[in-house]
Amino acid sequence: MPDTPFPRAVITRRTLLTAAGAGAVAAALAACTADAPPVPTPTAAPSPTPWSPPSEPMRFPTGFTWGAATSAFQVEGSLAADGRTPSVWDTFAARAGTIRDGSTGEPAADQYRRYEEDADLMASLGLGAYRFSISWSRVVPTSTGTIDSRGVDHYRRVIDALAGRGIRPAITLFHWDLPQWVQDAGGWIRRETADLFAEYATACFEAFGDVDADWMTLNEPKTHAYVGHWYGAHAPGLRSSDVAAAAVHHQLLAHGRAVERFRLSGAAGRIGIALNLIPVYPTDPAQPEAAVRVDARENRLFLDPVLLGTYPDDAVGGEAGQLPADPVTFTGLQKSGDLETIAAPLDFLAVQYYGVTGVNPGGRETQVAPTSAAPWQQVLPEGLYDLLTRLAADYPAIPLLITENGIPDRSPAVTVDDPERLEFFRTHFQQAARAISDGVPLEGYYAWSLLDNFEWAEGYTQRWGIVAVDFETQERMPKRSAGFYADVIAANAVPPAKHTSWIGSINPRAVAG
Ligand code: IFM
Repeated sequence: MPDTPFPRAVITRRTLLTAAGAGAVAAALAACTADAPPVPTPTAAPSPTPWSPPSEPMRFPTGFTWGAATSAFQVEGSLAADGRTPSVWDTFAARAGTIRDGSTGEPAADQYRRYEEDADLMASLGLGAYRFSISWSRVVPTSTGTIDSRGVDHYRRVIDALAGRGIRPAITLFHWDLPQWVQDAGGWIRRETADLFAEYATACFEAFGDVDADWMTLNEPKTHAYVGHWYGAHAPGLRSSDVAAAAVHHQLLAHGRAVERFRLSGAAGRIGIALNLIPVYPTDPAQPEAAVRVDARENRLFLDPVLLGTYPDDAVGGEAGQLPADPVTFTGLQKSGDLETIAAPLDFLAVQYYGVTGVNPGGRETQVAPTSAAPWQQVLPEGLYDLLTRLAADYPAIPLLITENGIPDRSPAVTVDDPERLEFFRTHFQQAARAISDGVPLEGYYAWSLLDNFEWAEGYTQRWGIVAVDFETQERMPKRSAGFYADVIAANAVPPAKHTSWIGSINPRAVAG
């Protein structure tokens, strides 16, 4: 693997070993802070080493998986159907002022009822895989722990609909919609929630263990912990960095317990975890210390325990860039054997990549790349290459899947004209192909999202789908980016440059041949 040339100052394990101050953990704590999510301020961009895509299409390996992703609460609707009980997101969305447009998870994209139509849509795009999540509240609706066969039967029908069209399922067990009954018992602040999750996961493995699927235990435990338990901008709307730290550890413990149950169950398929990861660039490479700590908080706090069986010692504490929880309390949550459980061997790592961040010497997040319509998203395709090569170097020997990547439309209005997304995909596919050609074991890519859907605190004001949804009529309309994606899938290759004339005109055999 060659040294990653771009961006020169990105944080890697090598940076960590050399950075002055890395490894220091403040004894002081900043418990129970209620901060707003960081809003980057513009600064000079990192200076990239130029990389020019080749003038020929870049091909992907035979067997590369092309898919699209959604999650239960964001697309299903039918929130009261078949015995489902509320999740923390039902409760949170019902509170005034939590969701930008005052909306709820009803009707979302009505996929609970329209999964057959959506499977047809996937087949028409040539998707080889569909990533969806199971709603815990449908499978285990109450604190009695009884499995509701109506929930199980629904997901069996979804899996059958996919199988009938040759589409492989990628199943997430937990995508933030914790049952309210679990939250009422304490949620992720409680260690016992890991046991409840293991029971729920076991029920799913028993019900669908015959299915050749890629299972993901958790979706983005970082966002659920930080935005839901520290910033309070997501469900369950808590505002405590110590609670967020507990949510980190107990989610990871739940992950490990579920992986152990998966192995015991003998279920077919593979299992991993979906982590949202972000390259961190110090704006002053001569002073990288705060950026090293942000890298610990954003990336290594999740990667290291899961893949190496250790927590980094610079992620939690009172120094700039750290999760400002009490490190002593955080360490106290960790019982003997927890890290062995959390590091239970995985079959793949699911990587969710949306962009990059800069960090100044004071630890403030800064803007180093253009933002999308989501102000938190700094778009830099080369960051994907940088992330993938860093993962392959620092956490070798684990296959990688990109299980989310995408941008929202510029406007909340329904549109199928999305040139920005099309260009986003083209440039990110190129960086994925570049990483593969440099030896990264990347096996698949899932676009976020198949459908416009309920974008959490943004409600229906941000449309992330490659297929537009009219939420009044539930009509599905593939966007231009979906056509582009279908052509890439058919060719198993990404075209070299501006592509508008390429769309729909590619001869797959000519490119692949
Ligand atoms: O919509 C979300 C998804 O649920 C988790 N990852 C990020 C996406 C875009 O914000």
